[in-house]
Amino acid sequence: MPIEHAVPAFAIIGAVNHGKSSILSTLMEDDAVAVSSMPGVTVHAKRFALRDLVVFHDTPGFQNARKALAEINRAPADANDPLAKFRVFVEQHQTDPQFEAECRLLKPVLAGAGIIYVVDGSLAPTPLNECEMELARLTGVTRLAIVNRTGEQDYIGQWRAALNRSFNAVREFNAHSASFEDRKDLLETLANINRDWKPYLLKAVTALQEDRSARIDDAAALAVSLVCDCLTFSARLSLKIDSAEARTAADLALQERFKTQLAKIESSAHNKMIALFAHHLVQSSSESASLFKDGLFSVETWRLMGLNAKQLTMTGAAIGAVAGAGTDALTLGHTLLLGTAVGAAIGGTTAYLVGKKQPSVSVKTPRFSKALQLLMPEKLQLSAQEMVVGPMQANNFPWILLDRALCSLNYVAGRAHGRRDETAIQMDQLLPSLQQKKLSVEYWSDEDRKRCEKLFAKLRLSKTLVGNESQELKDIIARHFGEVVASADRATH
Ligand SMILES: Nc1nc2c(ncn2[C@@H]2O[C@H](COP(=O)(O)OP(=O)(O)O)[C@@H](O)[C@H]2O)c(=O)[nH]1
Ligand SMILES: [Mg+2]
Repeated sequence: MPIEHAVPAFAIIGAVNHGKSSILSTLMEDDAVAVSSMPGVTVHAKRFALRDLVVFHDTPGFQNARKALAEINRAPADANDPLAKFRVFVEQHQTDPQFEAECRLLKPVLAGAGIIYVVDGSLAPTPLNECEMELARLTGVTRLAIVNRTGEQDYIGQWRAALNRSFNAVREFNAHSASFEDRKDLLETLANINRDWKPYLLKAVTALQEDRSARIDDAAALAVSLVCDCLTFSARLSLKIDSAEARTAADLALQERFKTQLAKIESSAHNKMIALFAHHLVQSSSESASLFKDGLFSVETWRLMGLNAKQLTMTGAAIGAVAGAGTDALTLGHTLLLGTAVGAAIGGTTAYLVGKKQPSVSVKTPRFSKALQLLMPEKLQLSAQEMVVGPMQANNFPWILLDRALCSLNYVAGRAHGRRDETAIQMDQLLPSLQQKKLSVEYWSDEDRKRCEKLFAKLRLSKTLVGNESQELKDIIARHFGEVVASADRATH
């Protein structure tokens, strides 16, 4: 029997360009593993550890498998140690340029590692692949085969027949679409083919699960901060206004600044969430998008996201008494809407506050009353112009923020780290699948919605939540985030 590591280790081997590095990248949630369509990018074996529970060595693959097999078959056999032939081979060919890759990939195996043999299921098995499989079989170490399909063609049946003869287990695992559950399954498969390594690998599965839960919790905390920051944010400007045109220009500039800064707060929160899931090639769309095209303040966003019109009307009624600046309009809206067809009745200011349209934000100059200003010397009158926009009163605003956070979360939780395309998350496009799975905010229970509304109203009124209030909001959000992540984790793409 080979001497095996106390901690399980595996060499990832296979033909060049069959997706070895991509598989490892997805398995380890590390999108920085060198992956390339140019053969031979992984030149040296690289070591990746999952805590101190399992180690993977990414290797360059095979270079000259047929000749290596012939050499190894020629080496003297040791009935008690199948690796003896391989040891002789590596000793003889350490500096031989024609077997450089074979010596590299065998090094961890001779030190006790098992083998994960990766094949591209969109290519038919070749005689050269037969040599690779035979080499793996001859080592006698724990060995798993992974079929990864990089293209449309499907030769999985042929591969399975060949692989079943030489490996302890064969699994399909797609480097570009494997979900969290697929990753766990793979570790469980490894656990089941080597009894000595089982405790480590099962602990690794538990560690993955714990890590997942911690991330959901952290993401919920980010969402609470996002909502708190956005619902209390206002933009201010003090300047000397000496004409009506200047006033109009300043108004517009301040409104624009208000929205831009809210979008920045949102994109910063989303980027933190993306980082939480260790994606370095993904960014929040609000960072790159035009504010009004597909960002936080697009017409579509306000039409499609957040609560539906009926829920918003109920919300307006429920919180009318405590909604601060919006109180009059909200209460009025509620009264008008009682017993009326909701969609038809929504209009004007009420629609903006209660309904699914984006309100125009108005600029106020709250520092001094008009009467007081007239009593002041002219110089002071001019300097007294402080303009304020916000906070955003629309009832749907926090719900839109939450729906968009759910979209980003769903994307990052479901994206395999083996992918190498850079992307900006398009939240509007992700919403339909979330709605289809009944995971968007519209489907939250009445109880959750009412509890959130109370907390949002409190936040708007007193500009802050105390400890147990923000904990309550976090718990509700974390529960829904957990459902979204669980659905992404189960998904087979
Ligand atoms: N479409 C698709 N492409 C893949 C997949 N796995 C790997 N690739 C691509 O295949 C190429 C080789 O992948 P790489 O992991 O570097 O292969 P290695 O040489 O065996 O390590 C890269 O361009 C990858 O992006 C997959 O599951 N789907
Ligand atoms: Mg590679």
